[in-house]
Amino acid sequence: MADALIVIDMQADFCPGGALAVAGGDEIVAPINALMDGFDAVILTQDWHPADHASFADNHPGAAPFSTITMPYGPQVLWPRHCVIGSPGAAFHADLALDRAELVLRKGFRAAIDSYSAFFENDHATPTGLAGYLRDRGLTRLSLVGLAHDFCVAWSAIDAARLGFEVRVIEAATRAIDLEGSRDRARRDMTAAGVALV
Ligand code: VGL
Ligand code: ZN
Repeated sequence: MADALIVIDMQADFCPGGALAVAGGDEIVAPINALMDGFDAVILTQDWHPADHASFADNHPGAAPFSTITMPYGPQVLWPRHCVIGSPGAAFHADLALDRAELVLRKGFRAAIDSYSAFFENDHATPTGLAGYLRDRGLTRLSLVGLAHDFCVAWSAIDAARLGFEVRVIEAATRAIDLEGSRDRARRDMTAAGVALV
């Protein structure tokens, strides 16, 4: 049994000045860097969308950013265009320590479906492959940090707990978007799924 630190989407577009900035997102870079040494493995995820991605409001004429539509796989929030493949906004925050990262998992690269979770796309069925990677390496205890607490961190943590991993979210090293109470809802849902909030 070994411990992995999973750093979710610490990218320029989710930090102040970025296209989908999370308040205080840059404040958690140094704490995350400091955590890395305490883990057997460090894994980074990277939101990575093609220009025609279905989660971008501007790909739906007349739709407002932060509104919700129904996709074939369920409800989908429409976001400002962010983390476009290869763009500066998709890069990791310039101060994030990358040397310890043994895997960079990209997600959300299929135009027709979003992927908040690092484990499954938003249909809750298409795997990213991360579960197999972690199991093959014996990384059974997972600590999650990064952005955003109430979307990609929460969805990843809940999926990981359902898959049988021992999961905690280090809340001081996260920040939330907090769309219509999503932060409190995410905390309740994580707790109900057996995720420890520390
Ligand atoms: C995220 C919205 C859209 C996240 C990614 O990393 O939480 N949120 N894409
Ligand atoms: Zn995204």
